[in-house]
Amino acid sequence: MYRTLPPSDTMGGGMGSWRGRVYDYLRSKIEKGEKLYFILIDPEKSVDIDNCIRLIEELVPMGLDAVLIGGSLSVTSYDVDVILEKLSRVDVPKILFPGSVAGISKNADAVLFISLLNSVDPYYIVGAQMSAAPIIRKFGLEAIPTAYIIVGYGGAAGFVGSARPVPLDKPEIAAAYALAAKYMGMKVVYLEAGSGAPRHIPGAFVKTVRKAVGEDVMIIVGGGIRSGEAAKEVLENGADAVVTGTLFEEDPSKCKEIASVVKALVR
Ligand code: 1GP
Repeated sequence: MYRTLPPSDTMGGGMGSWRGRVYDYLRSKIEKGEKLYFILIDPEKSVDIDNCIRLIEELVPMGLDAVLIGGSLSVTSYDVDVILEKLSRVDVPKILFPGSVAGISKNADAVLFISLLNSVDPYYIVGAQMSAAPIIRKFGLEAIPTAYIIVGYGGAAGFVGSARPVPLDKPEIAAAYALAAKYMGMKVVYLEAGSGAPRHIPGAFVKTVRKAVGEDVMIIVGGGIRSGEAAKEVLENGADAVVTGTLFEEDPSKCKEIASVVKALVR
């Protein structure tokens, strides 16, 4: 049903080459039994972007599957464009992970079209999306319908998004949100502990959510993942993809460890 080869042979490398095909490409890998690894670049953080690009170039052959770009605070499309331009030489899908309408750029390959389901403010559930949708259409961006569920610590995403984080000992609440997302037609569920979370979402929590949604919803888990062991725990319990942001900024060599752990896991 899905294409199983990366599209680089037909579309060439560089900016825009993955446009319109990102979800199907990632889904095809999942269908083959692969697990996925994403890096998050938050333009707000004072990272050495040239160094980041070099690291990403090293990580792609090791199995890095996508780069997410976004953050909860003070991110503009200009900041995002600077990163996208530098990333254009790297043949990997570049996906926007916007904290607001300001984080949308026409130069990305796709956007996680996020609804923060457990926000108490309708703006973060559907208001920002209403503002962003015409812009996304104008830019011709692939929108990947994504349920964003904040868990535990929550971090800046939880605070800014007025979330009521799901307690870590109540995975059935996240499972109910995820099932609601599936019934509303969303293709991806992103379980977010918050960037820099003191602990990642436990495997048992992920397992409960996976059991509720079945196999056809892509589950991404992020926040507080700092080791191959943590990535393995989350992936072996039903996540399709893990995201690391802080680790990439603070200890990139650990990202290589995570990439090799992720790629060793095949269902
Ligand atoms: C944040 O899930 C991501 O949105 C990544 O979190 O920075 O803790 O890796 P970390």
